[in-house]
Amino acid sequence: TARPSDAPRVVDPKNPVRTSDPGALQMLKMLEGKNIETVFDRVVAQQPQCTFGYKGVCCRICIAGPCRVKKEDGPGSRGICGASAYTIVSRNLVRLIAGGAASHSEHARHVLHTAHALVEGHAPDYEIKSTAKLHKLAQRLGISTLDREDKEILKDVVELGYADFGRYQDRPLAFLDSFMTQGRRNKFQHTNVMPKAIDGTVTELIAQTAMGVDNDPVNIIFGGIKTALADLAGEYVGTTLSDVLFGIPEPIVSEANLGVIDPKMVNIAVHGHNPVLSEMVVAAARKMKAEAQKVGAEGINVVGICCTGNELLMREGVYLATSSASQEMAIMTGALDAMVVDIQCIYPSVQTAAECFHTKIITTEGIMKTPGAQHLAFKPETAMEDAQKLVTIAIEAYKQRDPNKISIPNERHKLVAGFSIEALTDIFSKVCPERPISVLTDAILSGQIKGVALMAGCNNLKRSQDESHIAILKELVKNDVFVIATGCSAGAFAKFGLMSPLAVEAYAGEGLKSFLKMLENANPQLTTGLPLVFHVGSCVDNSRASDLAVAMADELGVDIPKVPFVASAPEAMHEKAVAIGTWCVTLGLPTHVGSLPPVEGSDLVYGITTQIAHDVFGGNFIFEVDPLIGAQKLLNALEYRTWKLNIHK
Ligand code: CUV
Ligand code: SF4
Repeated sequence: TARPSDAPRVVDPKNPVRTSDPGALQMLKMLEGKNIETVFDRVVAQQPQCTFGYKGVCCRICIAGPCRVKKEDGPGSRGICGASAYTIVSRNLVRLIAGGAASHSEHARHVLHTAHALVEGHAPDYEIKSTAKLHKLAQRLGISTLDREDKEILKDVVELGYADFGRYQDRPLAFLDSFMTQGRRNKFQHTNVMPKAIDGTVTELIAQTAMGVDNDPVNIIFGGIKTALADLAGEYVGTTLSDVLFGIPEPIVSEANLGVIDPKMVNIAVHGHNPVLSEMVVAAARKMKAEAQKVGAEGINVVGICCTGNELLMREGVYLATSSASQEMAIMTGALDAMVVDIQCIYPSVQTAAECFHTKIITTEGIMKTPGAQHLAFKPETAMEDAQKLVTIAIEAYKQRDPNKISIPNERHKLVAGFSIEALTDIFSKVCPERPISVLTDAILSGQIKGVALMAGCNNLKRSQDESHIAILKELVKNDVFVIATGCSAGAFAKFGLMSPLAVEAYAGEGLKSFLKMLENANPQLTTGLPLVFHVGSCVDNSRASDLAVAMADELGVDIPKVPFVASAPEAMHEKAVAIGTWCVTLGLPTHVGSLPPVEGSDLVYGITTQIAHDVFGGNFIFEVDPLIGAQKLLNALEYRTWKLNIHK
């Protein structure tokens, strides 16, 4: 069968426009002739990319290398130590998962640390915002809530969280096990992929794939799967505790794309991932309006980029300025006074870009510094004080603005976000209070809607920015799929105006339209209306998608592999996306990826991820670079599952 790599994958230097985002396109026009470098120039400069690396057959795990698989057989078909293509490809692949799991869990550990500081009385600027979430979480984890103070309950939750991170337990991870179906629990036990510690599993995988250790590709990939499940556990810690500290998202109106940057305001972008920092920046900005007015601005406008943008959009309705591939463009508007960053997905080039303007880049985490940028170590213990310092830097920078350099695209779109699973369940419960999720599953069984799709993941300039996200979304909703979205996929829809109730009329199929209408009619209290696609949060909030799949499985009385639920990351880029995709497959979801991970160098590894995974876990990767074919494959998978459910009814 034809491999996805048969399709053109190298950026055509004659057609170097690698974005379809209307805001970014306007910005690129404005930058013409200005000699300012962006990611769109660098991706062209990288062509042609190395095919050994592309296919995953370059090994640099020890310094006898680099070794490349150059031939089909003989000594040139193996590394110096004798490692075959399947060993090299599988090791490289799972090390991506280790990087992803380490990243998500680093984020989660920070939230956990903040909750711990709160319990110990060292983080006076934070509070338990959602007692409801705390109680729900405690009950899930088997922690008593009877006649206990919230802080006592949270203390136990935090201890369990720390235990999950730390040493190997003689029990499965609490933050994974307690959220799964019984079927998945059994499956993970029987296949020996249930992780017993988040940190320990990541470390074990690095050790397993060191020079001269595991060279059985199946065993290596199972190590990767275990680590992907540790990643999911970290995401559960991150999402649930963020909800406890900052509130469960509820439907909220906002706007997105570069036009949200307001020339009359002090503009601060928060970029990265962690709400522990960005929530405080928002709170500080709300307090400091008068200071901004003293320097001649009308106020302070906090805007989000990437997943920290998604976190703030979901809970505070903060505008989303842009997503990953166009992050430099926010600076190039000339009206961004500061960009406060924490961790992950922050291009090192933002500082280079900022040097052409007055924008201050401020790093806040000990593990994320950038030469030339200012560093302000952010601590939960002194959060508000730190956040006020950050806002002050932006206000000072506002004075240095050069009016001649301001060029803001006039692109901005209204949207509705904030669909935590709690919020969705609440909406469904107005139709059926006893069994809210049956509203969704019944609509699928009756054929009104065709199933649920999670659209997730990054931008990857192997594809034109956002083009694949948009194409697949349009195809899915036209065919009546109920779509939830996270990360930069959600960002794409927001920026294009597709996350608005107005888009329903234009793009949804008749079944989806009538389903959404029925929900709206049952929810007159919902003044926001319902969008075409439901924003469920940042990348760690893919745990919310897992929650929905589990709830649907329980409602249908089956395990997840039978649920008409699929996932797609059309433009996956980060190691985190590889971890997420892998746990989606392990939960039993057909999972489309439109930008290929480096697996094509081994037929065996390719076959394990696309076929054998299905035999074992009921989910599999669908690698397909053509968005319309990818969408069709997702629709086929949904149709097959619904058909099977209906004949077994
Ligand atoms: Ni965490 S991981 S580019 S910001 S979704 Fe966006 Fe989302 Fe990928 Fe990064
Ligand atoms: Fe080469 Fe083996 Fe070292 Fe990899 S581990 S770089 S294949 S010698």
